Amino acid sequence: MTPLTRDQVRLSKRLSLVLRHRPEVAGLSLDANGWTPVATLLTALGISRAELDVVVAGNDKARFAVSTAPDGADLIRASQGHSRRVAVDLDLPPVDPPRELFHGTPRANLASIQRDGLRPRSRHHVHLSIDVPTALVVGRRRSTDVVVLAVASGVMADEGHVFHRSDNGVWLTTVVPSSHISVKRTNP
Ligand code: HQG
Repeated sequence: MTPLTRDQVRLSKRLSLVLRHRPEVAGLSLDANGWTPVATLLTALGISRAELDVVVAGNDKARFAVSTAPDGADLIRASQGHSRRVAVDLDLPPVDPPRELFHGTPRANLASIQRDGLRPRSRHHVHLSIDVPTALVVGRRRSTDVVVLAVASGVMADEGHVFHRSDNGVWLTTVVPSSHISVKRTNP
C-alpha cells in the first residue's frame, strides 16, 4: 500500500476528529451507531469522494468503515476510538478473546495502572492489542519509554468480562482490573 501524503494524513486526522471526538466542529451529527452520510461529510469537509476514498482505503489501521444504507446512501463511521462525550454504541457482538491480549503504555503510567487497573479514560473502552508489536506501536504514540502489559483476557472472560473486536481488529473491554495485568516487556 502506498503511504499517504502529508495532506492525506492531515485529512485522516480530521476524519478521526469529527467521526470520533467532535462531530460538531464540522456541523455533523452521528447516529446511535456512529454512522454519518458520506455525502454530508464531503460537503462539511469540502472534499471529493475520490479524496475520501484514498484516505479510507490507504489508512494504515483501517480506522474508517463505509457501508451502504438500505436506501442506497453510503454511510461512514470510525471503527473504534470514540470519545466518551460522543454517545455512540458501535453495537459490536461480544467475542471470546484469546487467552492473552496486550496493552502498550508509557512507563510513567505503570504505577497508577498497577494500582487502579486499566481505565477507558476519555474513551468508551480500554483498547487492547492482539500482539506485542502492535502494543508497542500504540505505546510509542506517547513516549519512547514504553511498557507492554499482558492482560489475562481468557480468565477475565471466564469471570464474565465482555470483550468486543472492532472492525479493524482492536480488542475492546470496559475495564481491566490490576489483578489481571502483568508486565510483559519493558524498555524495548
Ligand atoms: C492510560 C490508537 C494511568 C493508557 C491506538 C493510555 C488504540 C492509565 C492512556 C487507541 C490508566 C489512554 C487507543 C490508569 C489507562 N492510570 N494511565 N489507571 N488506565 N491509562 O489514547 O490505548 O491511532 O485513550 O495506558 O491504536 O493509548 O487513534 O488509549 O496510555 O487503538 O486509531 O491512559 O488509539 O488508535 O490513552 O489508544 P488512549 P490507547 P488510533
